[in-house]
Amino acid sequence: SVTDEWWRSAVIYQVYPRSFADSDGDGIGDLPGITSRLPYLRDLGVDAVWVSPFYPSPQADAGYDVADYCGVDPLFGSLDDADELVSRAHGLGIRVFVDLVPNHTSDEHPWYRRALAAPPGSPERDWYVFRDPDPEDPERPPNNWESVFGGRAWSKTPDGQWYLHLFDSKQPDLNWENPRVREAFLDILRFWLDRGVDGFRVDVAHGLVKAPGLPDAETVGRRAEEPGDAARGEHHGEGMSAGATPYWDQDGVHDVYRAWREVLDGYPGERAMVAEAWVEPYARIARYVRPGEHHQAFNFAFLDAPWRAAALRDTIAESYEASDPMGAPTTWVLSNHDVIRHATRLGLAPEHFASQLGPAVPAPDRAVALRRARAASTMMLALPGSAYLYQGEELGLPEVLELDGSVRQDPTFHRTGGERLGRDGCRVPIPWEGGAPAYGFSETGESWLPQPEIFGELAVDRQTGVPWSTLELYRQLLAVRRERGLGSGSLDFVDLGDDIVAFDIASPAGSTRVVLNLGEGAWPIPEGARVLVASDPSIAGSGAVAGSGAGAGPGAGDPRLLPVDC
Ligand code: TEU
Repeated sequence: SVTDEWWRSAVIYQVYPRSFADSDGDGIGDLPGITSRLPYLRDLGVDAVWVSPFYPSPQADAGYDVADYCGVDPLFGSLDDADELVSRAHGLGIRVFVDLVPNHTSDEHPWYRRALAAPPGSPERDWYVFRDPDPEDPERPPNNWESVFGGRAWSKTPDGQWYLHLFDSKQPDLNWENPRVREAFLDILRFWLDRGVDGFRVDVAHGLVKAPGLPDAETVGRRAEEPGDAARGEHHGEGMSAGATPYWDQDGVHDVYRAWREVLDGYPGERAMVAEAWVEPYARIARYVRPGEHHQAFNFAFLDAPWRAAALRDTIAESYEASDPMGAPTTWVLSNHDVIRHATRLGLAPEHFASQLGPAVPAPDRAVALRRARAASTMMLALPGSAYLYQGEELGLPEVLELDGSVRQDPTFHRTGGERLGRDGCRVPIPWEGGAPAYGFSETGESWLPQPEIFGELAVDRQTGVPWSTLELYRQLLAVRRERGLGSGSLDFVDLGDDIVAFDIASPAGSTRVVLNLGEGAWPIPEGARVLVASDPSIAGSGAVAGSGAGAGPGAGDPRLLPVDC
């Protein structure tokens, strides 16, 4: 039935609250804003939304620094607003995931304040990872660990003890060896499950538990073999063999998730959780979705797959095959709030792919990048498994590269003195109406980050009902995906030449062929095939969607894709 293990093939849309819709005119999106736009998401055809953090927070990391796990920051509304969002979403048939941030809290969380107010060695301090300074050399940190955001992972308390923060210094890491921390999180899960949420996206799921004794990380590891690896390995400590980084992917973390799963399973209605675990190889991700653990784990393989047919085929094959022994099919992700939007990324040289963090990224040819992004999305939404969409990708929004340093808020930008651009460029508020102040994001025209002019052209109202718009493409894709049962089908590659990624998806609705052409030549639509959807007008000439596209298509050699009903 439709509800049986719904998450296996679900399309889940990520809402980034501060940038989605602003109902009170302060230039920052909020929960009532999201609620007011739920009908848009229903019309788009998504199964669920994942809402990034909206809890009370000093916003040192845009809410991933939580000061109270059981509340709503006044910036975003109230608990009543959260309840309203969940119940309105359910009324429209949309499930809701909230974001759980267990690796660290804000330094303004009462647990951390209580810890600082208590003496070193006290039970209160045992909630976090504190270490005494070395009497020989009080300025030497306890080990060589580095913050994901740049700089060292240790800072000092006013009384001279060190505390660990794998992210910003305002995000102290919790001590998951402490049973009280574990109990506290079981209560947090129940708090939100009792309010009716359908599950959790688990932030930094490969973190939490650290290697006993906090040993130094090996500083020399495997050298990056693929361009994308360089960017990721550097920032996630993945350059070493699986499980070897003493702060990531420790075996002990899985006990935490088994306990959580028991809590979820105690609730009716198939509540689910998805792990954000930046680990390699795929076999290590599979451990997060073993029976009794997470339902899903993000598969970030597309984020650094270069735009080449062989690389894309390999990426799909590896992820698809690796998901076989997993408890669940894989997920697919092209964009999120931490990476360069794929409508820009796919036009960049691969060495810039995962490096939203890199120094000034050269702006690619927008048309080429967008055409590739539309083709990539078409392919992704035809793949078996669950797909995650990031708000604005359905509009083809580009990464905003030209943000001035003075408006950038991401700690990665500031902690590295601008050496890394940071993630603000994918977090610029959504344009709803091309002719309105702040493009309809907020009635007052306020917007916490400036929106570029191109956002006006890409606004929701400018794309609604417009043939070949990216928004209409996504609507079509989600409809075809549903009708053809693509999300729960099985995949077989088809050889149509080196420059073409082609596969058939078999489902009870029949066989659907997906073709992504990265080559110079045109791909002939086979006799008798009915084109269900095409990412580009230039290939729809003889298909069922023919005639609706007037736009100038790209010449031969441009990437394009179409699922064809054979
Ligand atoms: O991200 C975890 C993470 O390690 C990265 O994606 C990282 O943010 C990125 O490489 C940029 O440095 C999660 C959240 O998605 C992210 O927004 C938070 O900043 C981070 O955790 C800390 O909570």
